[in-house]
Amino acid sequence: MKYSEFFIPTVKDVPSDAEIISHKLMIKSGMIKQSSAGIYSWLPLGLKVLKNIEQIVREEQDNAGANEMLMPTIQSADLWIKSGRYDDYGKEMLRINDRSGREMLYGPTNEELITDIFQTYITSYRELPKNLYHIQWKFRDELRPRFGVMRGREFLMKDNYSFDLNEEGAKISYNKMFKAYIKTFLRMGLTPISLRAETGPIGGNLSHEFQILANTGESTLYYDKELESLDTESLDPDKLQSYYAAVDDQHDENNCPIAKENLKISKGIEVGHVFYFGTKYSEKLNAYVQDKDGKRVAVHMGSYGIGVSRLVGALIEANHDEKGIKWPKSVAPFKLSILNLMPDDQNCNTKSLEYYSYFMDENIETLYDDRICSIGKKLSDNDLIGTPVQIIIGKRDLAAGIIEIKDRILNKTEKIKIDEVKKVALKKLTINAF
Ligand code: 5CA
Repeated sequence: MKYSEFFIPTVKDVPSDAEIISHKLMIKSGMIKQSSAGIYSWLPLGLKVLKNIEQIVREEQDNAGANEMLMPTIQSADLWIKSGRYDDYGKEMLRINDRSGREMLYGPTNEELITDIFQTYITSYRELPKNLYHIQWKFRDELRPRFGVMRGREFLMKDNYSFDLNEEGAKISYNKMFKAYIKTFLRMGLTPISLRAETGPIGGNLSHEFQILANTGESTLYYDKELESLDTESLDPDKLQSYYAAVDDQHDENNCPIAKENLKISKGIEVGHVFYFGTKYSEKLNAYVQDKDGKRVAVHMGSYGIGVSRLVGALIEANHDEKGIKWPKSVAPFKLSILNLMPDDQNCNTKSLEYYSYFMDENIETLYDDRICSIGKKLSDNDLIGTPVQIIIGKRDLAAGIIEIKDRILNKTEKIKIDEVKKVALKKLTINAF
C-alpha cells in the first residue's frame, strides 16, 4: 500500500476524554473515530489490526476443534424471558421494539441463542461434545463507557459455547479452551495471567479470567512467577490453574500460599473470561439429549469470551513508548515501512520501488511512504503508527551505498550496505513470531 493512497488521518490533538495512552494513540494514529459514547468507527489502519487479532483468535479456536458460525446482533426477547435474564440484565441491555411492537434486543452475549440452536438439532449423546463460536459485535449499555475501545458500548467479542454430556466432559472442553486462550495471547506477544474469577451475570461455579500484563493496566495482579514463563509446547491447564494468582481485592498478604520470592506483582488488563455453568441454560431452554441408557439429560455447558476489540487497546497499553505504538509483528497493520525521504530524487524512487515490489512479492504487508512531506513527519508518523521494521532511504546515504534499517521494537537504527538490505530486513521480519 502506498501511504499517499491510504487513509491514515493522523491528528496532533486528542479530545480531553481520552484518558489512557491506548485511547490517545488510537485517535492520534487515525485508527478509530468516536461516533457516539463508547461507539467507534474503525478507520482503515484500526480495522487492519482488528482483523489480524481476529484471525489469530480464529486460528486457535479452529485448532482447538471449535466450529465457526455467525449469529445475529439483534435477538428476540423470547429466549431471554425463558432463561430469566431479560429482567436480570437491567439497563445494560439495549432494548428495541420492531415495527410490530415485538420486543427485540442488541445481544450483549449469546448463551440463550446458541442453546436454542443446539436444542433444535442435537438430540443424542453420540453427537457430543460440540463447541461453536462466532466473532460478532455485542452491545452493552455500560454506565461509564471509557478508555476508548477497552470499555466500549459496542465491541467485538469472540464467544464460544461448549456442550457436553456431563461435568467430566465439560471440564475437558473447558481446559481445551483454557489452553487455546493462552496460546492465542502468546501469539500476540502478550503475557497472559489466568486467575480464578467470579461468574457474575453469566452464572455457574467455575470461571477464570485472563489478564495480560501492561504497566498501565487497571488491575493489580499477584501471582506465582512461574505463570510468566509458559512454554507453548507443554501447556498443562490443570497445572496452570493450580498456580497462585489473585487480583488486589482477593489477595491477602498475610495469607498468601506462596513464598515471597516467588510472588510477582504487576498491572494487568482483562482480555478474556471463561465459564463453566453446568445445566443453567440447558434446563431452562430445553437442551436435553438422550444418554447411553436412553435417559433424557440436560447438557453441561461452558462459555468462553475474548474481547477482540479490547485487545487492540490492550496490545497498545502493553507495547508503546513516547513516540507511539510498537506493534508486535503478528498483529501489526503493516510489518514493514519503506520511507522514501526524497520522493523527488530519481535514485531514491527507483530503490524504494524496487524494495516495495520485492517485499510485496515476499507476501510482507508493506507500507511505502511516498508522501511529499518533511523528513521529520515521515519518521514520526511511521513511529506513531508503529511499523515494526522500517527501511529508511535517504539521498546522501544511498549515494554512499548505505541504507538505514530501524527496529521499532528495540528502537535501534543501523546503517547497512545496500546489497544486504533485503536479507537483513527479511531476517528481522521473520525471527521470533512477535
Ligand atoms: N458470555 C460470556 C463469555 S462468552 C461473556 O460475555 N463474558 S464477559 O462478559 O466476561 O466478556 C468477555 C470478554 O469481552 C471480556 O473478557 C472482555 O475482554 C470483553 N468485554 C466485555 N465487556 C466489554 C466492553 N464493554 N468493551 C470491550 N470489551 C468488553
